[in-house]
Amino acid sequence: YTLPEMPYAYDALEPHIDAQTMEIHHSKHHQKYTDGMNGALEKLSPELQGKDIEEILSNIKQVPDDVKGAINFNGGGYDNHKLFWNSMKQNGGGEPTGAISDAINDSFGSFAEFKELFSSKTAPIQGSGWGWLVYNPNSGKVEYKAMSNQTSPRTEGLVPLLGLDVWEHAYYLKYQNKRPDYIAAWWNVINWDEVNDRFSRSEERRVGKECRSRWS
Ligand code: MN3
Repeated sequence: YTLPEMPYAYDALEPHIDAQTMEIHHSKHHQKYTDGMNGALEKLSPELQGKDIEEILSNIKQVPDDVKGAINFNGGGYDNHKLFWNSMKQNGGGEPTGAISDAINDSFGSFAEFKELFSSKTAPIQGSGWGWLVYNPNSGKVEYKAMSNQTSPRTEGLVPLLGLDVWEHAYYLKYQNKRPDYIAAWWNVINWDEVNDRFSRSEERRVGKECRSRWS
């Protein structure tokens, strides 16, 4: 694996997320998770190595104990940040449309209620972690999930749709201790089309599985 390229310039999310934070976050932090994951993958059996990282995280129980922690942390860090960059864009924000909008209304009542719940649960995450909007393939619904450190929602059978990194490295240069201000600003850069695509793909996979099991 190599460090995924940024889909936009480091200063594209200004003034909400500053260019220096974006550059260090991507070129140093994301690079470190990528290197750490490659190192951990070398210790896996060729059979597991051949699977993509999303699949390995979804089946973390099959990873041998001596590498599990490193895959969980660095593999999660690699995947989480890749999702993070792609779920933001210049002049993003606003309200979601399409299937994800209906799913959010169904689970949370309205977009305003979802936004309030996501912000109020993500701000107090202790230490380092992420707030996530996830798709639960068992219920067929979207849910909120707080995860600590770099542990991926995939390790709990959930599909990550939209995540917010609240490690201090994600906001401290501009916002210092004011994490709620960073969270409030982040809503202005969300790429809802990307989140909607991710949701639609997850749901198609679930429906596809159900059809196959019904006819087999
Ligand atoms: Mn980070």
